[in-house]
Amino acid sequence: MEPTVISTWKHGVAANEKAYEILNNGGNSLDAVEQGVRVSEDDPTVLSVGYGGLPDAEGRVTLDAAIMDWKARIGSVICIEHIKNPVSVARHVLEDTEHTILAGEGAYTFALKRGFQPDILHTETSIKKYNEWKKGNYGKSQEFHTDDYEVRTAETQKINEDGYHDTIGMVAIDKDGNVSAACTTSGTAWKLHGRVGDSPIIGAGLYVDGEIGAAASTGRGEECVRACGSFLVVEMMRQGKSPQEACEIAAKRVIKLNLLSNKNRDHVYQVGFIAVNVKGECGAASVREGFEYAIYRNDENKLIESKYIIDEKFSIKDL
Ligand code: SD4
Repeated sequence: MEPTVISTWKHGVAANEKAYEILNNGGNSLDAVEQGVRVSEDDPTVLSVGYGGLPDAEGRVTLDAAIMDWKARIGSVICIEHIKNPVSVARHVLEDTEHTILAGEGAYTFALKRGFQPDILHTETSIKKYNEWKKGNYGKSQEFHTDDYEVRTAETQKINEDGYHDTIGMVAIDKDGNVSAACTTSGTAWKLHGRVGDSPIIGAGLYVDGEIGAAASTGRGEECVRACGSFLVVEMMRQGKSPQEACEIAAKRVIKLNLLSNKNRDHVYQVGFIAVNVKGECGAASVREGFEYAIYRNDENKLIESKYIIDEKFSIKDL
């Protein structure tokens, strides 16, 4: 099998380099996705993952991460603080415990026991941005409650470039045809303290079935959770859809459930999916324009604009 790795957003290019190096040296997809997304966790210029991730409304950096392999082995940490590489804590949950998810203080204590060092995750930039936000919006944390239904394509660039939401999700297939996925994020900037998105939720932020394929998501987690997005992508592939078709179905489902739920109806959210099946076929789709993903295969690492659902011709009737 030709090893392949796909990850979300442009920081996925650097993450792919690391993951592909592992795959190319005969390593397995689980090691590849863990080591790959750590590149973004370590990079202070990525403002929504790991070190340098933007804080919540209380100024606290709380991180979510999860990892899953082809044998349905799962590890997840939710709302962990002071630890730079939550995906590796999640890997320890997967390897060393009978549990699947650890949260908050318990996840942190577990990490220390496994030899992780506490770190200060704030950077000069993240503190500056937090102070700017606080000055303008004191006491108003990010809750996403509006009722002004409107499809605003002109806002597209802003949605994707504000740096406030760009989880890294990664899926990979190794030379043995084994698939894995990982996801790691600091979540939405200025979120309510304790808020959790899709990234550490198995089935939402990522999902893997060793007989079918792997999927991961990015974007506004509230919307993806509602759709069990990554599970849906994998189940669609099980029903014979290509990874591309499966990602498009999941993006449409996200839009439909957003409308139905009557919550977060500002419609300026983004959600994107990436997927690979066990044949090594790949796909990606997003709710709206602007989602990019990086794909590394056949010794070439490329950044690609995803297909998207809400364009000028989009009609709610098509959902
Ligand atoms: C989350 N999907 O916590 C993550 C991060 C993100 O918009 O991309 N937020 O919802």
